[in-house]
Amino acid sequence: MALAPVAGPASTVDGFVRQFLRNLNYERGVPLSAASANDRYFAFAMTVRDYLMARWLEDLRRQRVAQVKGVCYLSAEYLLGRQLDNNLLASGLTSIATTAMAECGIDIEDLRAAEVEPGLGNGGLGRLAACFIDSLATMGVPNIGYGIRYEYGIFRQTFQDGQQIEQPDSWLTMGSPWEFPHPEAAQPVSFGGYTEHYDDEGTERSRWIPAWNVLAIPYNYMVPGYQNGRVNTLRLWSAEATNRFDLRVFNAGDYAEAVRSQTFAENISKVLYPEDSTPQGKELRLQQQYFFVAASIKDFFDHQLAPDFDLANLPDRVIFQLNDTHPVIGVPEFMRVLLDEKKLDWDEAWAITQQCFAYTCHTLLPEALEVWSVDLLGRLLPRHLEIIYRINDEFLDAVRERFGDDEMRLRNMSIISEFPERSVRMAFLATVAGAKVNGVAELHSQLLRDKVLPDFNEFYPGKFTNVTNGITPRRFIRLANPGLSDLITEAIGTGWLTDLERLRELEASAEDPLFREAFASVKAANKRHLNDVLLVRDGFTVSDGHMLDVMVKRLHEYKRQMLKVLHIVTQYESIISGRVAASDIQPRTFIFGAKAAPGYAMAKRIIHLINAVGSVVNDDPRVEGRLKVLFPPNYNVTLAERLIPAADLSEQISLAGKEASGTGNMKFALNGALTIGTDDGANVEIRRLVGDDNFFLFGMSEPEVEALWARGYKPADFYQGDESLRRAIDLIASGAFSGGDKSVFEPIVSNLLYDDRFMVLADYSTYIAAQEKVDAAYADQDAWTHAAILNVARSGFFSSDRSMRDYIDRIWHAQPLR
Ligand code: 26W
Repeated sequence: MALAPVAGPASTVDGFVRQFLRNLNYERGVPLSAASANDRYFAFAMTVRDYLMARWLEDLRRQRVAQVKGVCYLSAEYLLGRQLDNNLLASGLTSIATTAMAECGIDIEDLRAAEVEPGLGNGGLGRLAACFIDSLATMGVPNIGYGIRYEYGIFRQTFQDGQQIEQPDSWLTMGSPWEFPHPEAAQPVSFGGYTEHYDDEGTERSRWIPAWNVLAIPYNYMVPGYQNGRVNTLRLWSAEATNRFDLRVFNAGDYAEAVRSQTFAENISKVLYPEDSTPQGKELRLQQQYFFVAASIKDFFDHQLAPDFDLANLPDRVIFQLNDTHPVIGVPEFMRVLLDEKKLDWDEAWAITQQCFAYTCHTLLPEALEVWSVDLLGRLLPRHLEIIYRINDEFLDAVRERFGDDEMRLRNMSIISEFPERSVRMAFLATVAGAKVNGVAELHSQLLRDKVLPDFNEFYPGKFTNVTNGITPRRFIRLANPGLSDLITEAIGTGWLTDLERLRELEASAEDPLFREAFASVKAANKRHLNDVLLVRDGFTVSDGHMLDVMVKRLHEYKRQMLKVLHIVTQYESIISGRVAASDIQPRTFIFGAKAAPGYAMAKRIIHLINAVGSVVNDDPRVEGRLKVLFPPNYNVTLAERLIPAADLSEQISLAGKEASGTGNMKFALNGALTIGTDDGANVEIRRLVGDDNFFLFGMSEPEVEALWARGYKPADFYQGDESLRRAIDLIASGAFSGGDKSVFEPIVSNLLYDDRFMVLADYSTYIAAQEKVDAAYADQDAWTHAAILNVARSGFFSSDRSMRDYIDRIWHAQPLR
């Protein structure tokens, strides 16, 4: 039900112009004639924001009055992307605003370009959180997203001689028109110190005497629903010292000391940890995690609950969703509040806690599961460690009760692990405390049950469930691909943006040659648009007639960017060796986008190799321009929105059993790219829905991977046994891509031949065979387009709205606020 723009200052062109000029003059203090690009952007953003503000305040009031169950989403990361267009779309003001700006002689494109993308996340997990809160607002489900307002987001990536260089992401330098600080709602957060136990009229109670504390300042960001008049809140916390400045010390002349506590405190929300799979176990990271969950839980009690609320009813009032293990310290914090502050007894508090938390796991890599040493926890959060010990004792008693004194099982299930260092296994704590535990794709959830947490699955029947990831079609179809959106609306009418399964109605259009033609021209137009963007951004050109083969995701060995490199080198070697005429090669442009965690040496070396291969292949006349490798730096949400609609082929080639789900795979399918992929993560569900004929499957399945591993995997055997593989690896080893210096990429070559933990060599031959199928299929453009349309038509399932419906049905039992 599209919301007719209610009478608001900005809901007419004239009204919008008036409001815009008012914001320029009174908020920015400049006349139009003297306004900077940033002034114009801010004034424009404020005008859109003011329009949504009325709804935001109304929604907040309604949620407070309704006292219905709400979802508190706890996430250390939110990869929001640019806000301007999304807020414009949600408000339905796009055309009014565009006309209004034209009347002021302003090109809305320039306003867009002035926005700095808030990069408050690393990759999949952070972007998923952003898609989820968009869907909850669009579905009208009461929700607050809680997180951290990092002063510096994910680093900016540049390349120097093909190598990744990280630069700080000072996204707040110019300020942000989308945030609303609320220092009046600041929450004190404590650290360190010790605990005391005392008798409280016959009841043994504990209290925490912290050593120091900081202030958590909330910044609210609006999360508007799609043209439904609803606006939810994203509340991000920023750290400040309680006493920002010690005048006494200052007057004593020790200026640095006077502000030390301020700088110390600010460090907590200073920067996002750029790792997305291997926790470094740094104390500051734990401080960050406790900082935002403690502030969020306090904020919930203070602002979401009536003072006389009966805490026994908390489970009907709130569910805290834990976005991976990063916010799990929130469980003992919640217990501490219920026990030490609300004076509940243990059993009451624990019963409530177990119904108010749920845990989503986003990984399968054992090294990505966070553990915190009891030393660090005991020093930083002594009361919480006490509570974790008690939770574990009672849990192990119950396990012993059920399975008897089975030492091995008790040791395997204990939240406390003794080796290598006595530590708390956060995934185990989350599983014991959570009402539900879910994986993010069917295969992932199955592996969680069978391989990662089997003992817990046996001990807690019914606790483990699955909710396959999804993406918001508002940003990744409507905003990123307006050409396709208009084509879809032409074919099936409106409404599909909030009911994506309706895309199924497009199946009939796939049989219509005119529709196929129109679809193909939209793709071609998106490619030209990408070319324009990359030319300005990086000086790259996208050649006409080239298939765009795109691999964009974080750089990680399990995602196997190296397999893609071997394909490119195989093609190149076949040309320069004369075995294949360049003219017989299907022209392709290989586009990479990938950041590597700064401490991940092998990942950074692979980035270097990709750029090195690119510069050799792109400049080799023997290739006759049939192959091109482009690696635009600083892959982020904004670049994804340009790349994905232009892609023909989506590379989802992780080793089966390693990628929990993937969400890029869904975005490509919904934008009419065909997938070449393994049966891993959500690829399995994409292939099932789009059909085998419209998906290029290759590689071992997860059980086959396990079997090869069990048999003992010797990558060198595959090297010996496959001539074209040998030629490709030998070419890299020869120094052909490093000016003859063999040492540069030797570590990559020897890793592949003697380690190859993610079996790149084992899946090489079926991958190359599948790529040959891709070339053959692409030769028939009309058939390719037919398959691409069916991918769009059959991928409606991958809407994050559907994911939210599954969370509501299987985990949250919260309802949209009518
Ligand atoms: C440093 C610790 C750490 C460990 C894991 C930081 C971040 C993580 C994340 C869980 C990694 C991540 O982003 N996982 C991805 O989550 C997506 C959303 O569910 C999935 O689609 C991807 O498959 C998964 O890799």
